[in-house]
Amino acid sequence: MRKIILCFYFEQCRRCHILDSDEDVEHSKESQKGLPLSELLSALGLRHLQGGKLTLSSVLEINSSTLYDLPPQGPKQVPWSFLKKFLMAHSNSRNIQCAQDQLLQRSSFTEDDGGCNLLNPLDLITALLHCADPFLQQKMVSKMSLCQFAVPLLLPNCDTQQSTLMLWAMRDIVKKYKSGDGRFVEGRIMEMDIPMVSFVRVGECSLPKSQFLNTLLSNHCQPNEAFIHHGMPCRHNPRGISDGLVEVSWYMPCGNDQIDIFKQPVAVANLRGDSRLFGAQVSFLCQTSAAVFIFSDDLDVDLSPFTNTERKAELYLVTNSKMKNYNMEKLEETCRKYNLKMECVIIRRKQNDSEFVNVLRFHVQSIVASYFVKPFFFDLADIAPQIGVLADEDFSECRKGRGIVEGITGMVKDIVGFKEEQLPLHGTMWRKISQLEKERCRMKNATNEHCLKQYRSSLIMQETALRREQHQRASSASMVCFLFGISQPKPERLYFLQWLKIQLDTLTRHDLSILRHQYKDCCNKNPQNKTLIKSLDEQIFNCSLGPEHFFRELGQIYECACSQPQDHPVSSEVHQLPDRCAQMLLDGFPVELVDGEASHISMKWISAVLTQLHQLVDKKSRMLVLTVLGGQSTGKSTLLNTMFGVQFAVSNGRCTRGAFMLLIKVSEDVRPELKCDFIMLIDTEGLRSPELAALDTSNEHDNELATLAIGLSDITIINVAMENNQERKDILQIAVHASMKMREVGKKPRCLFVHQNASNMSAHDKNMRNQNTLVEQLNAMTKAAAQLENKEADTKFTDVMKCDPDKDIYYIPGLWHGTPPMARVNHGYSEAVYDLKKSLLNMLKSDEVKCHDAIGFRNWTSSLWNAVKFENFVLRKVFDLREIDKMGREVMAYLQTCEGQSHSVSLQMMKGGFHSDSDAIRSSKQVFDYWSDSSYSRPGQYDQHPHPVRNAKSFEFIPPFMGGESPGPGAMSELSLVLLGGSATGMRAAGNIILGAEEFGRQASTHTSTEGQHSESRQREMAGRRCRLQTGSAVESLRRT
Ligand SMILES: Nc1nc2c(ncn2[C@@H]2O[C@H](COP(=O)(O)OP(=O)(O)OP(=O)(O)O)[C@@H](O)[C@H]2O)c(=O)[nH]1
Ligand SMILES: [Mg+2]
Repeated sequence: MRKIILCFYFEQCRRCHILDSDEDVEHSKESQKGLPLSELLSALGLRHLQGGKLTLSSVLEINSSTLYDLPPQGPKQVPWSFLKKFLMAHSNSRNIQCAQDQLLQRSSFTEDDGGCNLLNPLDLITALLHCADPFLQQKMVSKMSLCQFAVPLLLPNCDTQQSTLMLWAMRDIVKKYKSGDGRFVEGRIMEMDIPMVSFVRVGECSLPKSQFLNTLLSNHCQPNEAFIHHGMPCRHNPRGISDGLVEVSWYMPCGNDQIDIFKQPVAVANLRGDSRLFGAQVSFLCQTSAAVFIFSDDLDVDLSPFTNTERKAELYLVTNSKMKNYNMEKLEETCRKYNLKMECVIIRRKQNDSEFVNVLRFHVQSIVASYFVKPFFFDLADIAPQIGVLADEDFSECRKGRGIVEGITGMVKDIVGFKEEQLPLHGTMWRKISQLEKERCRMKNATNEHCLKQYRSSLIMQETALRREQHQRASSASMVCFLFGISQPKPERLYFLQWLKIQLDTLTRHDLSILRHQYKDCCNKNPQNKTLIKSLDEQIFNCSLGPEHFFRELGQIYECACSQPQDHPVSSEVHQLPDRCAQMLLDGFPVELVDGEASHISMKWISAVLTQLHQLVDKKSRMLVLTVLGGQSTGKSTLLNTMFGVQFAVSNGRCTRGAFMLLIKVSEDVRPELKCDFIMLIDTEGLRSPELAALDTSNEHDNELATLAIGLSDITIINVAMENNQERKDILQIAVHASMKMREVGKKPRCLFVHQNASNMSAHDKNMRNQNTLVEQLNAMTKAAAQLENKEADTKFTDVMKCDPDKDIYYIPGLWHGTPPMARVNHGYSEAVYDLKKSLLNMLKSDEVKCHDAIGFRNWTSSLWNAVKFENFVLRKVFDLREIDKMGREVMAYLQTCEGQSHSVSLQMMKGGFHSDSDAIRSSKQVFDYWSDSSYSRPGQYDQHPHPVRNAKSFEFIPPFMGGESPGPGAMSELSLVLLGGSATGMRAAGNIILGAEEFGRQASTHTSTEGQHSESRQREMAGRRCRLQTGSAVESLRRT
């Protein structure tokens, strides 16, 4: 039964509540006797969660409210609907008007105030912060910062009158800025020394303080809405529990004089309510701020709480001359009494709002510019207890977690050295082992001289020796600390891991900035010192350290222990390692699935972790797998984080390496519908990364990763940035090939395409065109790939992947609204991501998706990884097409440069089939060697040539044969192209691409016509020349030419 009860009057606020049942009515009556915070929590159905019982993992769970987008059915649902939006970094989340209005419309609400007297958003945020556990608080505060909302610095408890300093909650906020001298700074806000100016009210004040602060932080093109103020929806509802709250917001300059309103970063704190009631807050602000601006209409104001405290802050009095009782003499008297300088009195006279804010801004700017003693956040923790304020980090669990981490970080002198010394197993040794393991499967480097059996045993022996060496070096001092940390009971363990992430991140940032500085210095002052530049480059590449490295080391400890001979029993401690890692997965931490550095899966380790996971959840481990794949820094991790509120690592550059898995619980109520107990998210490394492009194995790395990602998932989100067409083609090509390979095992992957950075408004027509282009590109790639793979029945991309072009292509606007670093998350981005999430969950509900439990997933991962290792699935020709395409263009460009001459060009396809066609590889290598050694590489000949010799990975563009003759007048010059290679190198497909027509036909396979002696030749007119193209095995072609 729904009843409407006007239930309580707070000291300052009167509010209406709609209660759901008789039980609630009883509870409410009881709570009326109580205190304001408890009463509000009861009314919102949060009372049982007070004191940090609302956990992050429970909020991230997929439940019926995630699955069905229903508006809140009662006041008890308002907090959940708010949290859902809030954790998606929805800039509109503080607008709780709509939710409340909907409630009022449905109820027979007859209040004479027209239903305006509802919940104030600041009260809702305060109430939720009182219920959230420290990890949820941290998450909420980070999301606030992403939306450029002010975050709580001091959280009041109006029942106990005890304020809490929210240091831990702010630990995860990362900000960046560029100072006027062009210095770029990025770091955790808690570690930056930014001067703070505070704004408080004493008694009545006719000037809208919070609104002025927003204007103070806004520039003409970027309005700031950091502080909730009277002009916003719902803000006119009186506050019940949030008076005494101190919020803080930061201004970060971008280094552009035209945009920046302050030249250096500034923190602006705002005390809510009448400061006369909040002595502790006033003392705190006076001791930590550079200046305190006191807003008051009362000229007789009592400023003793500000002047009697130990203070660093300069005091400013801000008043309004339009008030009736304004009297200059009184003002002067007050100044004398409290020793206030007259230049520190700011009077609003006839200025309009913006002129007045300019005056405030001028004062803030001059304070900040001349302020040298900047408060550190570390100082805040010291000041807080002296004035009776609790610090949220001042708890034994948090201190213990931090203590263990400091034991580890104390050992870090420099990151690269630390990794070599303290985490040696997963560095060079593991990379060598993984290469040996792959070579054992692929036998790529086996030559005719090798007896295969002996070659294989020699590889095994090397592997065993390395494992032995690993085993001897296992367990360094830092790993002992790490193991101790992750073996702690849950709260300490979570604190430990979070501290570890935070502190290692700080160290990495510090070392990286030094290395980058050295690199820049060396490039400017000593550019000829290539060795130093290369070494610095490598150090920058290796300079990353996070919890994942420790987990990787753990995996190696386990793997090397398991690979010891039977008479070396594995210790019980090692047996427990998978359990620790499985526990982390259940706690919602990302765990590395594919090691991005070695491009390898530690399969024994992952198998043991998944097996343990299955045990830990009583075999209720059915999971649906959702993966994101796409180019580097295209916002893949951000997309997953926004969609599910999780915390995959996000930053510029090569941030995610390899692939990480993370579990999200599905709540009991929707398990029957989703038919799973968990959703597993897999975040992958960006494809086509510039950092790896120089390596020979970069294509292989990308292909393997894509194959695994697509093969393991029930749904793959293919993230395509709008800007770069070539990159987009590459990504699509990789995805198409990987999907095609899956058909060999009877799997047709389900894929969704997400276009990021799609413009907000122009949308429909433009997107339609994009969609058509995308479909055409995908179809063309499928055809070409089918030719290469001899699967010519596949002609449309929908033959190889499940995807409905009308429904499964999504457009998501850019993430940021405005100019960074002051940009906030774009409202349209969160909305579009939310729609995508709903569609994904609907798809997951559909019957087509059949999920594995952890054991099934383990087995499938193991067989897929085996197939990848043996290259059964490796898409070794993926980039051939791209390079052929490039080659075609180069050939055309070349044609333009050597007018009137006949030439012969040879395209050497270097990568042939592996086991089946080693003769062809060898023969083509011989031809290449022959060319390189003999006439074609004679000094001077290349030099004279206009076209550069390229060192392509799959092809060599060997410069034209010498002695090109000029054809007679009127005769058409001829270009002779010879395409060399072994079987399955896609020569005929290449021929078609170069000639721009299907001259070599599509029906006959590469194996039947170009292999061996059957060469083919086609002619076509191109760029005003006759182009003759021949294919054939290398030796054969050489003989002919
Ligand atoms: N301008 C803009 N920036 C974005 C967008 N999405 C993410 N970013 C930013 O781009 C950077 C990289 O984002 P990530 O989510 O780490 O990208 P990623 O694709 O996971 O990167 P890798 O894992 O390194 O491949 C971050 O600084 C994001 O804030 C977007 O839509 N527009
Ligand atoms: Mg990423």
